[in-house]
Amino acid sequence: MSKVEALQVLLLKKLDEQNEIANTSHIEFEGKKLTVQDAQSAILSLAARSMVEFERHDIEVYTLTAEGEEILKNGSHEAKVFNEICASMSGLSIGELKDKLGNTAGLGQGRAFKLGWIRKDGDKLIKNTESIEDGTPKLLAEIKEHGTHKDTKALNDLKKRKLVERNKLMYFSLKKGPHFSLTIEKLNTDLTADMITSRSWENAKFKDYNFAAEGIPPAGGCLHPLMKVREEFRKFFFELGFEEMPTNNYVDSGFWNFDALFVPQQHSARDVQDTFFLKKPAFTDKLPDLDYVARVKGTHENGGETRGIGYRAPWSEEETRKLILRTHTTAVSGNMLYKLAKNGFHPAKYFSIDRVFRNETVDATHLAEFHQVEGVICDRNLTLGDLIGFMEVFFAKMNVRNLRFKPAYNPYTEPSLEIFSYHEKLGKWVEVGNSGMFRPEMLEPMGLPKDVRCLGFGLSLERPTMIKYGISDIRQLMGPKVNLDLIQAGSAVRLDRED
Ligand code: FB9
Repeated sequence: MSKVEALQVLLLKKLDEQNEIANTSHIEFEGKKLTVQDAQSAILSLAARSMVEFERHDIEVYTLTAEGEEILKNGSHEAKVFNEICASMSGLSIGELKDKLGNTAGLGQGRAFKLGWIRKDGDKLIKNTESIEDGTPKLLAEIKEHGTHKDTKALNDLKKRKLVERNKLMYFSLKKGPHFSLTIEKLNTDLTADMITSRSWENAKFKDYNFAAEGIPPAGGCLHPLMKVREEFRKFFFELGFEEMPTNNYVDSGFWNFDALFVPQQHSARDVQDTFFLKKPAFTDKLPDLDYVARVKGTHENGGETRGIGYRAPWSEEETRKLILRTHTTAVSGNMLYKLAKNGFHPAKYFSIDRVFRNETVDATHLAEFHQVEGVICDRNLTLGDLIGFMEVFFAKMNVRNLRFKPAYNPYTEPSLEIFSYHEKLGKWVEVGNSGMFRPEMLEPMGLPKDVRCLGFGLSLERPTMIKYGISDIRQLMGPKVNLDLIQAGSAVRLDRED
């Protein structure tokens, strides 16, 4: 007989004897007080067969602390102080009391004073009354017996003196159910072939189906919220006719991440403060065909073939060969535009969503890496108006409307715009992205026709995900502090629905 069955038999016997059980926590089982868990598992299945009916009770009970138990047994600290002083006839100094009673002296003399049991006489403590009524142990005895006390003030005072502590108690009261019996019939849970062939099913008892039973949640993987939002963005881009760029290379060269994008070699973004440089290998030997690299060099140094004047600074090939963790997926966009030029230009729309790395101080809104969402549209004679118009279309997909555009600066786009939207729920303007028209100094050296214009825009995956999931600290989304249950429980998001 299992432990549960043994307990069920005990409960049924008690019910049979006393017709009801008022409080299961008073029952002794296997030599100790019946725990809530044991009681619950035994009672629920008896109730499922309506052999018993039960009620669950949640109450607060006060139990004595170790110090409370000690005082219950040997009297209060203040009583000990009083008795010590009485025993001394001529009173005791605080020091003498301490020697006799240790820290009880300190704990007790304060209250003994307050209760008027003792008083000072010079440097001596002497009794101030003939006899005392040590109420604390009495109080504690009643609390021990009843788990509480009607004098809530006294109760709180004892709690403050850490003589009792409050804890929640749950117990059940039981009474006989319609199918009450002392024997627990084994209920069949399956209709087996034998029962059919032997027709024993005709008078077999079957356990009721519990259609409300929670199935065992299928253990399985789940998409990280960032990946769910990434799927939403991919859907938007495909709906808008974009092609996804291959971004499976976190390591890239200074050439594609910076120089091809006309980012000057002296730009602070290229310092170790902002960029992770690889130690081994530190340099790439794979640069695109050298006449293109030469055109980039020329454009940086003096504007090359473009109408620009360049950066009037020497351009180092060693700098361009440095290997780094890409700081933006615009590096991949540059590479795709170069291929578009080499393989014969045609209007194109590309997007990428992947990790980029920036050597930034980690805080609630910044990690050393985030997912960049980027879109590029290339066609002849595209204008800033096309960019602004398209931003309205793109952000409308995720219910982000009434955009505001603020002039900004990127080394690879001119003009550049920061995009803002008023977020009703947050009650503030939120910067939802960055964008611009790629500079001729970037496009022409690639060999793109002079009338080809490319607009680009970018945002992060983390920000919309944090807004959608109501996450305030980005470290809850990525990194060691992520709470996996939150990930597991994460609902599917619809970026195109109101929050
Ligand atoms: O994601 C950002 N904001 C954002 C986006 C969506 C959103 O939720 C929607 C309501 C549902 C809420 C907020 N930002 C870009 C704006 C800011 O958060 C900014 O402070 C932080 N930015 C990151 C970079 O931080 C250093 C976000 C990241 C970013 C910035 C710029 C680009 C990409 C990502 C870009 C670009 C670009 C520009 C021109 C051409 C090509 C690419």
